[in-house]
Amino acid sequence: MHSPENRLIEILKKTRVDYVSTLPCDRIKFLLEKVKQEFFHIPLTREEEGVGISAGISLAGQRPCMFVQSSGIGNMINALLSLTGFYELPLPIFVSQRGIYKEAIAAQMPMGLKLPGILKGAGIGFSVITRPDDLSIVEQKLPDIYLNNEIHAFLLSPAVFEGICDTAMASPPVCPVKDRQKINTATSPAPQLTRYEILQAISEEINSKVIVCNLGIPSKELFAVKHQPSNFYMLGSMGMAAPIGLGISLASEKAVVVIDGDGSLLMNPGTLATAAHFNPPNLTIYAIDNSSYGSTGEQPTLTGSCVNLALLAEGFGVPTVITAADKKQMIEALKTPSDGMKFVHVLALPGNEKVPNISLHHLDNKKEVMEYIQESEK
Ligand SMILES: Cc1ncc(C[n+]2csc(CCOP(=O)(O)OP(=O)(O)O)c2C)c(N)n1
Repeated sequence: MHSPENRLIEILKKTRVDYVSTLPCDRIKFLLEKVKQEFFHIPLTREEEGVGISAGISLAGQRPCMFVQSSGIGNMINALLSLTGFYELPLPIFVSQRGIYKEAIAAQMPMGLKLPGILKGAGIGFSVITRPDDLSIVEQKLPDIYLNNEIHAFLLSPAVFEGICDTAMASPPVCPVKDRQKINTATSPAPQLTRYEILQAISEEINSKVIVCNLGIPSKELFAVKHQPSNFYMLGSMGMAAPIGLGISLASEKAVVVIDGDGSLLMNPGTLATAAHFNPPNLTIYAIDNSSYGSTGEQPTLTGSCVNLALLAEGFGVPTVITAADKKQMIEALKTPSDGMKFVHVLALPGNEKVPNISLHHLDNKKEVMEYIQESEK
């Protein structure tokens, strides 16, 4: 029997799609692994750049398409309208629509549920794909998108890929950490600990500090390892951990530690420049770099192939940049005094700990954190 993943790949091939740009979602991780094997694959750092790359591919006379999460459409809208639409270029977008089916993450609801309205408002056509049989809609529509230079979103419900028929894809891909050594041998030692082990190692050191924690499994792991009223858990808005931390550090005197991830930093690296410009002494960006999108199935990020985050921070002008690969260095890095902000490049092994969901309502979390920051300011 054909899995829905294979069926969709077949349709793309039949329509002579050449280039596929992706930014992962957990619900389509098996599909993405296949896409990567079958097409010229462009792993994105931010959904918006995929719109530009796809425009370039179309200008060169080839056929692009994109795979993103519903949240990613929010990062794409301006470029879709003022580039793709304005120049009448074709772009099929396969969207893993979150918030509509067996959703465990409440932060996925606002964007996922409002997506059809947002697309309607933007004048972007879309088709709703709720069952494997609906993939015939893709088969019918896809050739017209290229023929008529349309933007069209296929909203894929997680229900489409619920039953995995293809046993070869039954376990998610594992990020090849050793690839990191190819590019960063001279500057980066080998990682030793997973994100969870790192959080355990620094749990004393982050005591009573304001912690802004990266979305997804990092926040769940921090909640399990050490919940305190000064922890702000991000549940959505990928790429916003460092900006949130910067905002708190500018508006208060509390020590702020942003526990960030490589994928999230790469989505919004410009914040390092803004942070370096203000250089707040109470800000530490603690970037746990596991060379992967850990929360969505360990898809490799570009820190495993070409990017060194420590050099990136230096290049943006961050005055104190520390690389930490072992437990002692990871703890020391938080203790090191500094006149300005610090960026700690924490080298980690991929892997997630099985931890429960955060049993704290996000508005209670906000209240606790606000009280903590403002109380201590008095
Ligand atoms: C705009 C947007 N695109 C994609 C996602 C899906 N997503 C959630 S967490 C995540 C991976 C984050 O990776 P990283 O910051 O490296 O942290 P890690 O989980 O590896 O510790 C992705 C891609 C999202 N939530 N928002």
